[in-house]
Amino acid sequence: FAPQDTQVPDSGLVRVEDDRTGMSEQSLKRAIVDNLHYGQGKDNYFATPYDYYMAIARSMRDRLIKRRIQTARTHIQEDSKVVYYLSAEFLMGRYTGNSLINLGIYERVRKVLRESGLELDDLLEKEHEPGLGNGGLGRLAACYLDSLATLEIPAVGYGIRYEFGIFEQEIRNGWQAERPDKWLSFGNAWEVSLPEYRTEVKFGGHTESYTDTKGRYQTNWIPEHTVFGIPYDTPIPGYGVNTVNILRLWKAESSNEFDLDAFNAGDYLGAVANKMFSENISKVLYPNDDTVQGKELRLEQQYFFVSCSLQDIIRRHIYHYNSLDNLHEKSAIQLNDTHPSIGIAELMRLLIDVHQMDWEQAWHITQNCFAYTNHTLLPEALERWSVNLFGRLLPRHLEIIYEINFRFLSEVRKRYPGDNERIARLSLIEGEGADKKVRMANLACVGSRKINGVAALHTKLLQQDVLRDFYELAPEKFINKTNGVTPRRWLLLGNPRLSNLITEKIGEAWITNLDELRKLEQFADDPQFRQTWREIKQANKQDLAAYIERKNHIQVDTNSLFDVQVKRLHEYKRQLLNVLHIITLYNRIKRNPNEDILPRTFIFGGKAAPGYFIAKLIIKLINSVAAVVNDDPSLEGRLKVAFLSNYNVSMSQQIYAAAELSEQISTAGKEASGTGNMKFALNGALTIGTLDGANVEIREEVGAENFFLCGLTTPEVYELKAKGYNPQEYYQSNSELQEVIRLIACGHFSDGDSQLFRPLLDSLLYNDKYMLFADYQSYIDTQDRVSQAYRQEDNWTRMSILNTARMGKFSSDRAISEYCKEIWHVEPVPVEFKEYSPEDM
Ligand code: B1N
Repeated sequence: FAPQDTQVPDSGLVRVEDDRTGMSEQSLKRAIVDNLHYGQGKDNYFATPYDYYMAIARSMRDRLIKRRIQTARTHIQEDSKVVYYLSAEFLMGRYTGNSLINLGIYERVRKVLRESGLELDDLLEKEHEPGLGNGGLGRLAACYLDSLATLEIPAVGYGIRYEFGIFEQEIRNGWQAERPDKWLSFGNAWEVSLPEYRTEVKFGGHTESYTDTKGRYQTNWIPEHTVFGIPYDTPIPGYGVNTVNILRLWKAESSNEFDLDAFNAGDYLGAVANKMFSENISKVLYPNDDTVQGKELRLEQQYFFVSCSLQDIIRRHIYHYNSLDNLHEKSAIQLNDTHPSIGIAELMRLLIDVHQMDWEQAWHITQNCFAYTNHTLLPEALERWSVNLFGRLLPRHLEIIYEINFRFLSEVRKRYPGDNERIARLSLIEGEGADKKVRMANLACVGSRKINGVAALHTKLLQQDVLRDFYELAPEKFINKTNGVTPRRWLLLGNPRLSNLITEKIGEAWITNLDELRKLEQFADDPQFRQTWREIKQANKQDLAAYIERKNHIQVDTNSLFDVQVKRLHEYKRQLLNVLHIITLYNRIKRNPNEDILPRTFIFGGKAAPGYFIAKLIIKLINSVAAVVNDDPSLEGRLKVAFLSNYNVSMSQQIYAAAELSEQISTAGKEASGTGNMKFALNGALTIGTLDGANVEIREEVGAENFFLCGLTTPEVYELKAKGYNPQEYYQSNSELQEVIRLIACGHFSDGDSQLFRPLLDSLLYNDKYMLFADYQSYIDTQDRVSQAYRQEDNWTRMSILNTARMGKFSSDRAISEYCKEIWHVEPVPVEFKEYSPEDM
């Protein structure tokens, strides 16, 4: 920034703008220079690209903070009901690009920087993405925060400020290796800490009961440890509105730095033990997706952030209303899966033990505050805590849960006298004796006013299967809320070329009303439009190819079909089925070198839970197949396989924009919804998929003729399981499949080692919960149809346009509007933005 650039042209009338809120080019430029100088302590001689990134980020944060303060004031003035979204994970992705987009100044800031020879997009890549989530569940929470703010709904996201987010994945010799994600090591421009709102949380110890002077039965919890939660706020701007909500994440800190008695007694390590216990709590995100580990630290994390959040909600409520009697009228608390469901017992404890409310009133308020979203049917993901562990860590909560259970089961007994099996299934406590467990899903169901699944099929299966007894007991509590994704990040920010074309043709209303995309249908047969549509995909493919070459050292052919499967590695998602297809094509070429095979680039990305051996072995297999395929000159220009290491939100934005075929091939009934499937289709990729999760609804929306369906349906899967799935039946009668399996078995992809992939083959051949062989032929046939369809370029483009045009339903704005009307009963609260004026001071 040369001095002459900062001069305001002489307009005759100069308005003084606050450099921290102004939106003119001049203000923005001054703000960035100021933050570079005084925030980073650099001038343009010393500044690195990272310094510029920080200066841009801080300049945006300043603008959002002003709006945040006005938002908070408005919400208080209007006595607004507030949505509290409790989630152990928020997978936010990079903030800065999103904030530029939502403030509507992306292009302006880009221009300002260009004038000084700086490239905005390159600088934004310096932001270390906050990876405080595993996959779909955490990313859904992030999309929902974006929509809540855009819809002007008062809302707070509550979670944990993990010091280490999801691990960084490296591929070494084809295997996944994990490195810690030190996302905070160079500072975080986006958060503001509020130590004055620190909150105390208790753990362990025992309870004592007594009768107080008014004759009331009271319980006192004498804890073993106490810990402080320090809140860190990040502003969450809506798109094109002044509403700025917050994400409030809690960091655990020691409540007494050193135990002085122990210290003076010479016990130095004992003196710091409490500090270590405390700080461990928010140390690291558990890297499991769709499975849980019953680890004590995980329960500590859950209770820690839930207790901080509920105390925070209560503190603000009392400050405003001076009573808790109307808490449920002014707060809607959403449980993102069972991870925060201990909140039901904690709110009861706070109301009864701390705020002296009687049980009936407290229970009425609690039940009317909470609602619960279930995200999975997989038995390994249902949280059940051993009663022993639970009682040791949270003795008072165990008592409260027993009391809730006692009252609940008395009601159940009245309704179903003598039906002991049903009562046992509904009980919050499972089993007898030493290995009794607390069932968190049952607690969530009993304590919530509404229970929702995340796609139509998933909700139906919850009602018929996993939560059937609760459904029969209270059908009115159950409701479907099909997931959605934010068009701001997943189209406007991630695919600027396509966004510009769309806006050029139909205006920009689609950004906040995604149904507007339907207007693209009229261009689906327009040759010029199709041409432009193709050119954009081609340009995005080139960008991705350049990235792949730079990061993964693989050269891919941008004229080949980009066939993509990116998601967490899990057996039920069946990356292995995709691999079987690749090897099938490989064999066809080897059998007949002249076979006319559609050139494809198979792109994979995704992390495996570090302790999930089979998932890691699948990564090794993908990379082993890639090594053989990519090195074979006879396959050049025909097949390529690329496993992109360290798949995360930022990378996914680029991938969706460049993808042509979206792989959504989970065993029917296993994927609750999926949200990647929506992002692909929104960006014009066609789906090859099973009738699972939201695929069902995507296919309904885009039309069966624009979707490549394969595999068994859920009832067929259930039936097959009931009669006994026998992989041999499929294997013995399928010579192409046999050839594939034999090639893996003989060590063709493992330097002759016939044992390496044995565990995968044993599962496929003898006891495969996910029934890959049952879907193999259908999948291969459908892939052959895909190849034929891709060759009809014009029709493929038409299908691609129609996919984008018909994705309106899958906006998170639609999903959040439904939650607002049918679950939370909250209304938009518009916020007025007042520019800086001296009277404000
Ligand atoms: O939640 C997503 C869905 O779109 C996916 O289909 C579903 O698999 C995913 C324990 C989970 N369900 N359960 C989890 C994550 C972390 C953890 O520790 C379970 N993730 C999902 C959004 O609805």
